[in-house]
Amino acid sequence: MSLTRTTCPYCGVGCGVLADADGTIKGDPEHPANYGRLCSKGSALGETINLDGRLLTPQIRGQRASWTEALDLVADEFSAAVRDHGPDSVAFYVSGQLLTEDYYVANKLMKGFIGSANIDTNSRLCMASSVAGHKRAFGSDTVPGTYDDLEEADLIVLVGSNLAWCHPVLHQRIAAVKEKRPDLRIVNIDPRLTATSELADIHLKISPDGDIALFNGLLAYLVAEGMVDTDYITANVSGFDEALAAAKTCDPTESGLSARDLLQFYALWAKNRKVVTVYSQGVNQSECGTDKVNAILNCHLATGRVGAPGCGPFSVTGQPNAMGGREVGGLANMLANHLDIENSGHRDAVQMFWESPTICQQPGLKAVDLFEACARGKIKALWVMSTNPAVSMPDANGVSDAIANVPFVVVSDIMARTDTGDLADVLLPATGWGEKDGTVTNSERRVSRQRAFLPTPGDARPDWKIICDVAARMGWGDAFSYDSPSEVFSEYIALSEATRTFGRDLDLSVFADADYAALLPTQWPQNNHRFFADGKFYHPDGKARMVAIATPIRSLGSFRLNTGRNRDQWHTMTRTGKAPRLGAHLAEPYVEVHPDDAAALELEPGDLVQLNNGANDCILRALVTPRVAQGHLFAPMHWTRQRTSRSMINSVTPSQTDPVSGQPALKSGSVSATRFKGAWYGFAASLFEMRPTAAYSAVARTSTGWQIELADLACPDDWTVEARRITGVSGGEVAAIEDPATGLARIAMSERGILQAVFFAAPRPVALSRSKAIELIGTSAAPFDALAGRIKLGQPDPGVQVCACFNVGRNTLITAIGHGSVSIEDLGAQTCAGTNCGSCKPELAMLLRNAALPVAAE
Ligand SMILES: Nc1nc2c(c(=O)[nH]1)N[C@H]1C(S)=C(S)[C@@H](COP(=O)(O)OP(=O)(O)OC[C@H]3O[C@@H](n4cnc5c(=O)[nH]c(N)nc54)[C@H](O)[C@@H]3O)O[C@H]1N2
Ligand SMILES: Nc1nc2c(c(=O)[nH]1)N[C@H]1C(S)=C(S)[C@@H](COP(=O)(O)OP(=O)(O)OC[C@H]3O[C@@H](n4cnc5c(=O)[nH]c(N)nc54)[C@H](O)[C@@H]3O)O[C@H]1N2
Ligand code: SF4
Ligand SMILES: [Mo]
Repeated sequence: MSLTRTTCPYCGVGCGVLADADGTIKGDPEHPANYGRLCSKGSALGETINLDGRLLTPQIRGQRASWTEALDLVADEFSAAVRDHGPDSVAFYVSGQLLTEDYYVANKLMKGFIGSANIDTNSRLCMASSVAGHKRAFGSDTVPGTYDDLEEADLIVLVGSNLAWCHPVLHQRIAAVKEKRPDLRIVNIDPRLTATSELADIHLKISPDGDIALFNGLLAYLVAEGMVDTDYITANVSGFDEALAAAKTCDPTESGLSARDLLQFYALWAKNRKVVTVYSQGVNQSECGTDKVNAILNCHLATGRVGAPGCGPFSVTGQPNAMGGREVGGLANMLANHLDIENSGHRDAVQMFWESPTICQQPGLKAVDLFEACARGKIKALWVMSTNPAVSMPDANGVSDAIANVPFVVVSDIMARTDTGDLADVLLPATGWGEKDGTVTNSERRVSRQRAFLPTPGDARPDWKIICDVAARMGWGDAFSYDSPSEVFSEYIALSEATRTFGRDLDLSVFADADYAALLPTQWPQNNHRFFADGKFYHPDGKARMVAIATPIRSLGSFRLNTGRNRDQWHTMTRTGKAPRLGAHLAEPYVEVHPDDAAALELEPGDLVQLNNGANDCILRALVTPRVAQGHLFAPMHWTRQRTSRSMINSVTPSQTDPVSGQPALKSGSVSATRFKGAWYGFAASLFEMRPTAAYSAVARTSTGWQIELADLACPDDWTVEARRITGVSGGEVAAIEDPATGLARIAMSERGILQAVFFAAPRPVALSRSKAIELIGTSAAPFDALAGRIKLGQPDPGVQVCACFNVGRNTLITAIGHGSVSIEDLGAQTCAGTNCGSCKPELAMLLRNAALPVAAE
């Protein structure tokens, strides 16, 4: 079988994948990001490429339409808005999941032809603070780090990064080095204990936003200990005195760490020249995100620990093409190819190259401001591509209202139903991963090809093509007349060539003669190039800048709400939500609550908690765990209105932003919490797709159909009617066990001897083995036996899934540990867990240490 060489569409590690239309997915042994490895999400890609739920034709206001009708309408509405209200009355909101070619033409259309910079991207929620911090320090948005540096380092500091779940293959690479070289030191700085803490020698349970106090303290310590590199500073760095003066005014214990912990970390940092500081959303998504970035960069600059093997700051990017988007200028405050909107020379050069009628004159609206402008009626036409802001923006309810307030909304997506798509006037079907061609740039500046290996489904078209078709209808056909993504790529490379005279870091000449079809994964400006090795930076004086950073003033509500990600889901779950094995890891929206807080809130096992920020609320399953600090809560971002009734965490996150980068502080909500007092709680499994209903409900895919968790404030009049409504089973026979005294109801529905659905309700959270109930759906199990739980007695319940590849449950693993497994290898030998992709290894380690697993409901 000949497999197609492509790149994973999820995280910024950018792993090479070998894929086939039959669903075969393998890690590419030759790709330098992963050398054959894949994590659980990558391994399950084959389960997500089916056409279930796909958007396959254009739609205008819910009705199927032809491409001609849809494109004409989009072009007419955008042209009319520009004509009547000016270029700034329209906006694009795009995504780090677009390919470079898509991104390039979207940016070209908005900035060079429409003439506005109102194109912002979900990278604003993701990398904007890193971009701003890099520009302040280096004079350019240059990521100097490479993955090899992580393997060469003697100390790896992970700040605000849950690498084990969010960049699993990088995490595995580090784990492999640690195994070979146990003296490699790893420090994890995170307010909560995560799967990443498992590999770390030291976990520093920092206060939220305590990072500035920590790194300012480190700078002062390095100076006091004589550990700064004064020659390097004199030759290559400005701003040292001011940065030190600011650092000295700051009390490091404001980080929430003890003097002992601080000293231990500082001494480790001072001692190891080869230190890589990896940072991610715990740093970026904050009201002081850019300052946090610079507080980290200051320490690397003061010690000259940048631009040399095995050391440097390393902002790992989240999305597969976050870097590509930055390169083509996809943010509202950037031009193209790392050039600046504010610089008239840059603007003229780009306009001349594009031969465009105009060029934006000033930065456009950043994401939060953009949706605020929508709410105020300033935006007349909005086009959202490859992102789901009705879920992923802070204050997502407000953002949804804002989108609904825009007179004309276009959404390009691969799925027919998303929370944002539901608000669109026009839906445009894009080809998805495996169906389209293009390039992406990973965290270490490596450009890799995504290649099609599937036929184009329905009428779908690649994003670059859709954008060019609209541009042509707006009157700019000549400038957008590409026949293929490779032509777009060539133009992008040529633009970088044409603007080389400005001496920016983005030099793409290595691709000038590249064979696009056969392009090998290649770093810019070339493989193994070391930025800043010569001490030269991109500020006009050639020096790097240290920035004076003041400690932030923190205001805390009753609970500090931190948010983030789960191992096996990707953002708003439009793709990973299709794979049963990924859903089984954590099937419900949950919130981590400290045991003392849980006691004060009178939470019992399985209870639901209602969070309220004063304006909106959401309901989540309480997961009581000491991994979060008292007074803190943590909830994942993944659940939407498609899968839950009221469990979207961004309903209660604030839209405060970092003043420099405009990045929202998605890690620092302030909410009150109360126990949700349901009149009944339920669980159902069905052959059929179920939709959210009741005050609390969470739907997930299962291996036999669908499951739903439920709770509501009032009991229905008739449980059987309710069970049929929820499970979607209208015919066949019903077996019911109801006990009015206790309020328990168990109902099974079957047709021609096949069990269609089971439904369980009780006045308290339902304790039953979900996995067993799910297994029975679609089988010939007798309904009453199913309800009594008599089937397969004597066969142990595997428990909640830990290993997604081999579907190994927690109870199976605990049993194996009871039978003498003392290591991850033993567990693998006994149960297969962890022997394929390895993403569950941190959890296996946790189990071996007898720590509680993140289980919402079992
Ligand atoms: N499984 C999975 N992987 C993904 C994604 C996904 O959706 N699912 N998305 C991808 C994307 S786009 C991104 S951006 C990355 C994100 O990757 P990460 O940034 O690693 O993930 P998060 O879970 O958002 O947040 C990381 C950690 O920051 C901590 N944190 C919160 N506040 C603070 C603070 O004040 N200081 C410090 N030091 N830490 C803090 C949180 O407790 C959390 O554990 O993941 C990428 N990879
Ligand atoms: N509370 C909280 N909120 C957060 C975060 C957090 O940590 N906490 N993190 C933020 C971050 S870092 C990020 S990056 C965002 C991510 O948030 P989003 O970008 O909104 O999330 P996705 O689910 O990845 O949305 C991608 C959409 O594009 C569609 N799609 C997939 N492939 C294609 C394609 O080829 N073409 C087109 N046109 N569409 C496609 C998918 O179906 C999906 O609807 O969330 C942010 N929101
Ligand atoms: S680590 Fe996993 S999600 Fe990220 S690129 Fe690799 S296989 Fe894909
Ligand atoms: Mo992200």
